[in-house]
Amino acid sequence: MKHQIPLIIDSDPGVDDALALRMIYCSGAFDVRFACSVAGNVSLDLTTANLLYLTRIWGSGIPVCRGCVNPLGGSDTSVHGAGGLGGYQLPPFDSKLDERGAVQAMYETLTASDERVTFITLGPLTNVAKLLQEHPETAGRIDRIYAMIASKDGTGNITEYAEFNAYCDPEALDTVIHSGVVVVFAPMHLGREARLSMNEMLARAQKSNEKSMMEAMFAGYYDRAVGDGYVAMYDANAVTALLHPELYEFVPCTAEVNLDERPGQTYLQRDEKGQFFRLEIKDPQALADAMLKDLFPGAD
Ligand SMILES: [Ca+2]
Repeated sequence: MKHQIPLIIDSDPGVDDALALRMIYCSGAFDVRFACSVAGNVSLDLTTANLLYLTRIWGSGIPVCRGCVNPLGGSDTSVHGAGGLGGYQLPPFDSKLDERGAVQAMYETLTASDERVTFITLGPLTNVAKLLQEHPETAGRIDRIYAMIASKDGTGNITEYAEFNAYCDPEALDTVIHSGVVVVFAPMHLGREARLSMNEMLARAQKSNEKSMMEAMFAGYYDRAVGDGYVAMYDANAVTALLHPELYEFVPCTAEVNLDERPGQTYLQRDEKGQFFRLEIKDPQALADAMLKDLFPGAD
């Protein structure tokens, strides 16, 4: 069996989080140690419930930990719907959270692991920053953070200047940038280039319950950036960059975030000596095809 990548997931579901989580859970490539919630697209209570449910149906047996709040979490309901999963309402279900909070679970997992652990972060970096502040020695145990966050050129979506995940907790992003950990950034513009057609996804959803769930999710989701009938696959790029690195250019870069008059404004400037990488998509159509296969294995 191929070596599985030891992984911690940090997410704020979120419609595009849900699709990224499905890609992780359907892939055999990862040894997921646990998934944790963070406030972001909707409130922490809602992201935690959504993550618990999505993990139950697609990632059965993987522990789910509750993460931390941040000042601006829960402010993006115009895109992801009131509950976070578009028009989908969670059915009653019976799953228990792991008793550890996210930061404690990260600390225990990293200190107990024989090999370095990769992170995929799909929301604000609140939990990871708390870990690195409370336990800075764990930075050396993190392999890389694949993060959907930031824009490369100071543009934004939640404000004119800031990408949503960076805007929710700019100090957290700043802490991670200065921690010494290598971050692979999947910046905002990638989500728009990597849009997927809702109809194509629905055509591949084989199980009727899966199809009706996705129909409901998409019915209550609208991102003005990519237009009707499409989902902007922001978060999924942090996953496909691990599954299919050949589909991306890994551009070495520096990273900076504004904490003052334009909070959350970011620049990821190309620099051969930079400590970080930002992703660029080589061929959007090839990437879309790969994402569809990862989302619906065996549907061709
Ligand atoms: Ca997200």
